[in-house]
Amino acid sequence: MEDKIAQLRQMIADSDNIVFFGGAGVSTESGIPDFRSVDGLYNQKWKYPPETILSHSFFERDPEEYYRFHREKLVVDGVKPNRAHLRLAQLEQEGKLKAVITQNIDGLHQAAGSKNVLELHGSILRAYCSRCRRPYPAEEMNKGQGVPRCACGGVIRPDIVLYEEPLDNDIVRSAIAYIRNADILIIGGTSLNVYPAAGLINYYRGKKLVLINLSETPYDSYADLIIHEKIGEVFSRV
Ligand code: CNA
Repeated sequence: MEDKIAQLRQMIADSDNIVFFGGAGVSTESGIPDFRSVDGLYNQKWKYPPETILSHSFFERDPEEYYRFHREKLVVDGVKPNRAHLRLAQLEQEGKLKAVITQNIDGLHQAAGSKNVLELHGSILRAYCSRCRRPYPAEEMNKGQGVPRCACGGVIRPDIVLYEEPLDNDIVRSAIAYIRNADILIIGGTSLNVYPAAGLINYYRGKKLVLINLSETPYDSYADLIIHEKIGEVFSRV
């Protein structure tokens, strides 16, 4: 572990074109459960699996149940950025990190001070009407009761990408450009199981692919440096 941390520290010191690609594991140390860890949302008792509840067709069919899950599981009170979010923001400020590309919807990278954050799956801190697309503050959606409605009668929905929905083209294009041009690509806290997001890392052409994840991923064999440790712990030391 010591060797690997030292190696990563040196790589970061030598580069000014780092790109970070992350997922739910980046926020578990802030107290937000991920999907696939043993205590993640997939292993908790719920009427339907998260992938079903968080799908476009389910939202249309049963917004009531969607919002029960949303408020109980996606919205976690009082969360703060952890050492991974904070160090990444600092690396951006130092001119070393070009972009954070995240699958997370919790807004914690921005809360830590990161400016260039590409949210592949949107954010629960934004809401809009699914009928007329008028934007709404996220407060009622995240903290209220029942199904929030727009003045036009439409259902207010979170500005997140539900399963069955496409990613935003501009964000994907931008993410690909950053990954393709990156000197170092650090991937962290993601099972790399959710597509098309996970597939974006295939655009990396360099020879400094770093993978920081508690469990193994399908991409472990492609990494030049693998650290199976807590990501907050790792970033506090580099
Ligand atoms: P995932 O499939 O749940 O995988 C998370 C990965 O992180 C697992 O492989 C864990 O082993 C690993 N992990 C957990 N904690 C740590 C840690 N402290 N340090 C290092 N590794 C850790 O999540 P993905 O992001 O890969 O899946 C994509 C989904 C999950 C996206 O659509 C997200 O929107 C969605 N999600 C987001 C949040 C959030 O915004 N915080 C929370 C839960 C799910």
